[in-house]
Amino acid sequence: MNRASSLAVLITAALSLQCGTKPPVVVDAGEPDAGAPEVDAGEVDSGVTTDAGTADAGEQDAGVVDAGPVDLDGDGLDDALELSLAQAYLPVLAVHPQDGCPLGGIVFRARRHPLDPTLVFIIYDHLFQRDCGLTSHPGDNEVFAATINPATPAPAGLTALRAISHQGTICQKVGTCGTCGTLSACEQNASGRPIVYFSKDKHGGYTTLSSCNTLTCLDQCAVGDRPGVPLVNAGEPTAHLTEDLTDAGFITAANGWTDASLLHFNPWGTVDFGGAGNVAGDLIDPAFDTPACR
Ligand SMILES: [Ca+2]
Ligand SMILES: [Ca+2]
Ligand SMILES: [Ca+2]
Repeated sequence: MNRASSLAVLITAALSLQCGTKPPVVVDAGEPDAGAPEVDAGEVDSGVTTDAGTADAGEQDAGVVDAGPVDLDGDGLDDALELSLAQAYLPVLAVHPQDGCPLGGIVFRARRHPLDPTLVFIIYDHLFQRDCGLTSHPGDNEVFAATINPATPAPAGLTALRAISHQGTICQKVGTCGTCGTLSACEQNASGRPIVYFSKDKHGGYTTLSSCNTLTCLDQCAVGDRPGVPLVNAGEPTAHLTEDLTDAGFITAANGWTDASLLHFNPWGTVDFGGAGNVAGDLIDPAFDTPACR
């Protein structure tokens, strides 16, 4: 039984005693256990304490802090759970150590996997301030996606990963790795975290080092890591959690962003990200649908 339920029982008991009756027997059906975050098909099951009081201080009184799940994007998953899964299972972002324009962060969309509601499907859109390779341009959107099995702790619970470099061009390469079917295992760092490589200056995404370093499209990848990038939950196409990545604390001067044309960018808008592609399109792009590996 979680804290909210315990409080509910106490409050129910207190109210009953006040009225001079015996407290009713409270049967706790379908309560989540306190273990690793679980996703359950029937209900929002966070396994993670959500403090709605921080979102609205007015709702937080002295006695009740935990207001239960908050699902403002209406996908049946607690929004705080979406963020904690996206953070916990985030692959290593292997930006090239000599990349000339590495500044970036991620806007993501997380929801139940369409093929298996006990899994979570996350589209990560890695947004850079610049693409500084050949045909450089302000803004850069490079997408990868993951299937997560929340019943298995990170990083092993990241069960499938896809990246597509130079999507829609002659240089396009689709890389998918994972634990099911004929997929190759994802490349990992020493801690077992799967790796997504971003090519030097262009930021084309790859799941293997060898598929990047072929010389044919001039991409160069190397082992690297870019920890601590901002991570913002976009919400769903029908219920946005943010429409301004500056107000969301991502594309800000404090984070090093200097290109004024990218400030206050709306990830759900029709405007492209600088000279790059459309982020709203990325967040619904079926090309990134990863298989339902467990
Ligand atoms: Ca949600
Ligand atoms: Ca969502
Ligand atoms: Ca690029």
